[in-house]
Amino acid sequence: MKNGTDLFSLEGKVALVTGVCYGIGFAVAGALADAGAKIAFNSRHEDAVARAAEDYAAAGIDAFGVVADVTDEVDANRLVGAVAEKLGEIDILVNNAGIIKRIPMHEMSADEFREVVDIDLVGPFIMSKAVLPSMMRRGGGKIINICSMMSEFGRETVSAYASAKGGLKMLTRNIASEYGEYNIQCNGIGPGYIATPQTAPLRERQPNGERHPFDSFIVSKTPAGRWGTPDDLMGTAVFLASPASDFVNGQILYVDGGISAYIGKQPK
Ligand code: NAP
Ligand code: GCO
Repeated sequence: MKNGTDLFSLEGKVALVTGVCYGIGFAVAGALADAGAKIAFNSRHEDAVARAAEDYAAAGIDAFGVVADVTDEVDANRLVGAVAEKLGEIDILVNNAGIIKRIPMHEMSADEFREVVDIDLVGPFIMSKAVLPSMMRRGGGKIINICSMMSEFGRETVSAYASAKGGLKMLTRNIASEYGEYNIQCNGIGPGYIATPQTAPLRERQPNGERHPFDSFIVSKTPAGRWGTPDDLMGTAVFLASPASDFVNGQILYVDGGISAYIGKQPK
């Protein structure tokens, strides 16, 4: 029988969290480090990697940063090789790097649409492909895809993002289906509305000091009555990275304060 207290331990594991420089990824990486994992991260920009390395050090985490673009297969393989050489082969991949463009669809160019899909969907394909052979060879691994409310719902201006994150949900299910027999678990975290730089424009105070209408809308749509914080995702990340989830595969765990369960408040 497994030991309940060890179920969430990541001692001796190597985790690569892509992106990671600002919000969700940093909290997720911190949680995996607290549980015992060695952490690697990447971003496209040298200054962002340097800044993140300082942030990790300030948080007491010894993290290995690499400049690499997740949409480039050569870069992805170089990144995975560099992590293997420095920390050991990757046991846990978190596909966190992502962008959003909020543009009405009839005004969005095909190139803008492609850029979002390239980073948010093709990137996780490329990164997962880069780690799968070693996970298969070593008899297991964990892939966690950072999905979204937009893996389930649509709304104005986010056609590319919703298409990519809906696709990421299906990529998650497919990796689970195709590689489950190698003891590889691929699951998603579907964050609700989380207060990060990515969502800052949706929370900006109005010139008259009132809340942004989207801010009030989200708080009213969330049974918890608040935006999430990156820290709200930490426990789920450790669960999906650890032996506690060894028979959980192809699932998206929505960490959304209840949004996706809620029909909304009836008007007074
Ligand atoms: P963020 O602060 O904007 O960080 C995204 C990271 O991705 C940055 O470090 C960025 O670094 C990196 N990145 C972008 N393109 C890349 C590429 N091609 N190659 C390598 N790195 C790249 O985002 P966040 O708000 O923390 O969100 C993180 C993830 O959670 C995203 O997938 C996002 O879609 C998802 N999410 C966010 C929310 C929310 O409410 N904030 C909710 C649901 C899901 P560089 O620009 O330096 O490369
Ligand atoms: C938006 C938001 C969302 C969130 C998140 C929800 O404009 O609607 O940015 O897409 O970032 O992904 O889970």
